[in-house]
Amino acid sequence: MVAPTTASSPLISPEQVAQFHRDGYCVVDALFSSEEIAAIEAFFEDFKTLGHKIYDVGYNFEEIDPTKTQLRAVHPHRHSDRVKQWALHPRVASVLATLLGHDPLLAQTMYYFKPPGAKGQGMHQDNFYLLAAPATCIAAWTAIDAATIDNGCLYVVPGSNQKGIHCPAESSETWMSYGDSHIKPFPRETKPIPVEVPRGATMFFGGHLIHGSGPNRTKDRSRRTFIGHYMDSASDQIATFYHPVLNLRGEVVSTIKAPEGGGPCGDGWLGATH
Ligand SMILES: O=C(O)CCC(=O)C(=O)O
Repeated sequence: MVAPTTASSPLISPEQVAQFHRDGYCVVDALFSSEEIAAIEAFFEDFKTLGHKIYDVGYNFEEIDPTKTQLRAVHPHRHSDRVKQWALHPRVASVLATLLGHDPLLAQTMYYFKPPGAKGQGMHQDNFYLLAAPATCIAAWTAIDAATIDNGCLYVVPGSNQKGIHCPAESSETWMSYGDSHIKPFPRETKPIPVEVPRGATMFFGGHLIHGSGPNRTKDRSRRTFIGHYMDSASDQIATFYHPVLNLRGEVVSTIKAPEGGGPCGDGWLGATH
């Protein structure tokens, strides 16, 4: 955890910044050292076998059927300073500050185990849930295993970041083989593409980007990922589930409010989590 910076980061190229703003995402290699990636991997492997509850989900690891439910830790940074430090890693923070134009605030961490046979994640937009405002949220998604089409990499709709939030409508429509899309009906004009990410690289994506992931169809390869979700320090609101948010020094930011009148899709969705 270090002093914030909003100077343009040397860790990301102008082309990557342009891609983020145009398409909604970009992939940056080697922000974490290989030793740090190995340490994250080891931390969560221990955490899994020590019989802990999956943080903030309430089940033991072995009680979750990954073909039906996401096998993931939610908010592990609230329980471990090491996880908090990885989520506030200075090199990740420096890229986030460049993409946002302001310092990031940490709102959520997750670790996806996604073993062979695990289901994918339905197509969604993160800010439908986070309700960060006035600026949208951003994710830093770091591959602990190389993420490929076979083991369930992310699919994204490039350019969807430039449009609004899709509000759910009554429909039984689902999209391809990704399980239930959270976005119903799924906009037919959109075309999701896979984004394969090598071990140790970090994919950044904005809160309006439509994304989801495929199932893990391999027999022997997990698709483990360490994820941080952040808000822009120029924003002053995020949904209650993501409170308290932390600044880059790991301190609670007490000025952030919860939304009062519901998000763009109305009060009925307040409190929904992805
Ligand atoms: O990693 C995945 O499969 C989904 C992650 C995701 O949707 C997210 O972090 O917003």
